[in-house]
Amino acid sequence: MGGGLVWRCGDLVLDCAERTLIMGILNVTPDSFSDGGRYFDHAAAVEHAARMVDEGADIIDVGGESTRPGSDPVPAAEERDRVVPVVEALASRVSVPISVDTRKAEVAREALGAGAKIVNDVTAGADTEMFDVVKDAGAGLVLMHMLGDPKTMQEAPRYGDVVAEVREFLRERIGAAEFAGVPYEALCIDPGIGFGKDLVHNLVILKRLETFAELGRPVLVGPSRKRFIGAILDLPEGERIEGTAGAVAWSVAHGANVVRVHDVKEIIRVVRVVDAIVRADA
Ligand code: HH2
Repeated sequence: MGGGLVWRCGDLVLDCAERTLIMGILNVTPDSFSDGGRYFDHAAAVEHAARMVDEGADIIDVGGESTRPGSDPVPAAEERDRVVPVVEALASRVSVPISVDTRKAEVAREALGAGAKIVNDVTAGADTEMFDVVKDAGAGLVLMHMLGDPKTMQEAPRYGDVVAEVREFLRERIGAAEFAGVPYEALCIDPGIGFGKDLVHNLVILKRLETFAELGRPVLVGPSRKRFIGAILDLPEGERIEGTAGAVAWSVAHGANVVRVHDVKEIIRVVRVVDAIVRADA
């Protein structure tokens, strides 16, 4: 599956064909939907990231702005003060690449300067300087689809054909990033589960996940503990791990190359089993 697929992130070449990569979530925020406030303290954040690496995370994704539905934007200076010291501390502590989950070019630039190798941009380069920042640093870039912005995106998301529209958006953003000088091999794409999508939109995207792999770039999915799982199971964030495992198993069997999760220890066990099945050859 995905033979030879690589993701270039600075001096690193991540092999997306051999096995699914696990991106561990580190939210250095007071208000993230499932773990807000837990790792707001920098020392606690660094410890948690080190634990996820011990558990097998391939990438640590550091975020300083919650993008949960209804959330307000965080000023750049505040986001930078949350994220940059943690990236800096982690860069010398852990051996895996660090990504910075930000939509601000200014925050991305400083995080890359502090040792991050990837920018995870939930707006796929809406900040006009983002592509230049990524290009200049030679970093990797996640291009994610979102309809609208976090404040209002869940009010009444509408699509004609959600899969076709998200795919077309990602195809266009791959072209825009390349046009701005970001190499094709530095790009990773993400349909953006929960970002301006209702329950059915999320389910149909997952059902037809293989469509996104046709764009030729590694596919990242982030279903971890999200609202669509709560809607199906009628369970709060803290009880969505098995539902997350179900969504992750499906995704890995249908072309996901990177999964962004909170519960690294548990989810990696799911992923390794599905990886073995997907790659079995009689
Ligand atoms: N989901 C969240 C944040 N960043 N990035 C990508 N590429 N894909 C995702 O699905 C994604 C993302 C939201 O989850 P979380 O970080 O747990 O919560 P919050 O935004 O409240 O901090």
